[in-house]
Amino acid sequence: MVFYYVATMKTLRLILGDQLSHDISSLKDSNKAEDIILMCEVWNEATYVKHHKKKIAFLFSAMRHFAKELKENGYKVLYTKLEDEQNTGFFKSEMARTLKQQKVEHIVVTHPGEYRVLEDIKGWATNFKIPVEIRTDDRFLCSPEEFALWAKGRKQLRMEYFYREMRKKYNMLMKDNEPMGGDWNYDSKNRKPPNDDLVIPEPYCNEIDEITREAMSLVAGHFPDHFGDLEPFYFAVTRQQALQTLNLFIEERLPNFGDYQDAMIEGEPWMYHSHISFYLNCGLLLPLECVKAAEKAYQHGKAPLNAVEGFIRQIIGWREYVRGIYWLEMPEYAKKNFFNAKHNIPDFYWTADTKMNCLHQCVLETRKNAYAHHIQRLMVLGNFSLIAGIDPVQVNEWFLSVYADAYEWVELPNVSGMTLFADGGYLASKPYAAGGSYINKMSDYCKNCNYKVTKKNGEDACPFNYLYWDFLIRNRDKLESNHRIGMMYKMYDRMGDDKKQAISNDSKHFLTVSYTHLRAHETREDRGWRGGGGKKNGG
Ligand code: FAD
Ligand code: DLZ
Ligand code: SF4
Repeated sequence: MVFYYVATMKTLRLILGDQLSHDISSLKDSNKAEDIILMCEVWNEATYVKHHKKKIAFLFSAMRHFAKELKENGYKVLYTKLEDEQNTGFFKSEMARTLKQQKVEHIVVTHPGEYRVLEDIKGWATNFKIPVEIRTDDRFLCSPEEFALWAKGRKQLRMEYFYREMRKKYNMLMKDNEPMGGDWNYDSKNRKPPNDDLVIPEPYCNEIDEITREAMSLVAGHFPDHFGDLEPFYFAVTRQQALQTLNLFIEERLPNFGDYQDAMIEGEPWMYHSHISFYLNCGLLLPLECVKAAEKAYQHGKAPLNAVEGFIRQIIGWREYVRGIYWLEMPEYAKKNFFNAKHNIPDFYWTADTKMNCLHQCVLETRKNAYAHHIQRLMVLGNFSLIAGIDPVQVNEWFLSVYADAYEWVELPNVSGMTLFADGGYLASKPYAAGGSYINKMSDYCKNCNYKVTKKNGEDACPFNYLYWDFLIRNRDKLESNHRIGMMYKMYDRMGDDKKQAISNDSKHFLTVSYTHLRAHETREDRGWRGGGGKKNGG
């Protein structure tokens, strides 16, 4: 049957928790007098991985503020709160409940951010016998179709080439068709180690209003066993507040963003980063407005090129690139395990109870803030997962639950592709494996550590040092031909037998005896999670 869209028909417009943008495609052509907007807090979304308490409170508060703004703008909004008696706990069953109560002829939704949700929604037209229109999410700067065209025929994808196309497409930092300053990428200028003289501005801190207070008490009551501290709560929860965060970043942090992008200092979780990923990923900020604000700061001489280019690259480059890969490669991408890594994730990823100070600090900050900056995620938490050989399913579940900016489209490629090299080098050209000296160079963590970063072997040697070599040796057949890492095997071959034996013994000891604080972690598969509709599974 051919379905003809009639502009006046009553439409149900579903807005998901990460679609809090007033210009979202699902709201375009709305008829405010007729249409119904549906938003719902559902148990399944909060628990399919056990999200950080702060993340749930943030999102529920932002959703409630957004619904309020929609109502003030004249929309008819149906909003299901988590505690509502009739709440059925899933998107699909909430949709079914709404359709029983409301006579609508058409469902409109913007393309969701996660594959499992898309698959669910794709079934609704048949389930509910009603046309379902899934619209492109035009907040992103590159559609999945455009990315697929770019990727077509390439054996390996490289962010750098994709990024150059995006720079040209959006005319960002370009002059006469050439990159501003002559180079496309100033990454080599963005690796200054931290020093004692750095003055790091205070981070944005929002006052808690009644809506946020309610969301926080709901989380405290319903999710006490989830990881993370609920308080103090300081996130922005409206677009106006998110814009303030962006402006503060542009004025106070951007000038140093480039130089100290990779630096880590104990007790300084925020550094010169922007802390806007929470807002970008749920729609309170839009990528183009963020990069334009940074470009303007450069044009007005308020921030140097290495900082502005670096920031713009993260957003129009990395962010769009990982999303492109996600939609191109799902669902197979979630199963990738190139190194066949099988270790359980250690308990200290949840408790912070480890003698390794770098990991201790990064987990503590994650627990407190639902945030860690990129190098903490990549070179401390991620690097350890890689060289200790932790199962990618468990690592992904951890990263997806603990960060307030984590949605699978962005988390999975960063973890499985960039960090664990679980895709065998499709996203990144080499694994980001490193010994302790990298962490020592870029941070002050080693000063307060129980281990000695300069020691390569023995009981008090930094575990990163021997695990790094052990990782290379365990995976020699898979990595030796990699031109960016192959030379390390020549170094290993030149080592004496005693040294090689020490690496092997220390690693074995660490990964068995010292690693006994492992627990058999229950994964979402173990809990019988299947996604899709069904009945409420708790509360
Ligand atoms: P800044 O350093 O200030 O960067 C500016 C913006 O650029 C960020 O807000 C973000 O939108 C974008 N960006 C930067 N790097 C990346 C990247 N690699 N991929 C996508 N966008 C990027 N980012 C998420 O948004 N959600 C995640 O779940 C997530 N998981 C990650 C897991 C691992 C193991 C790693 C290594 C990286 C992950 N990232 C993730 C990317 C990056 O670490 C965060 O985007 C960044 O730390 C957010 O902090 P910020 O806003 O202060 O970023
Ligand atoms: C992350 C999240 C959480 C915790 N809760 C909800 C919710 O109750 N309702 C909702 O619409 N969205 C929530 N989200 C965000 C969704 O998980 C996200 O919209 C989907 O994963 C699609 O990207
Ligand atoms: Fe981390 Fe090793 Fe430094 Fe300790 S010595 S902080 S374990 S890198």
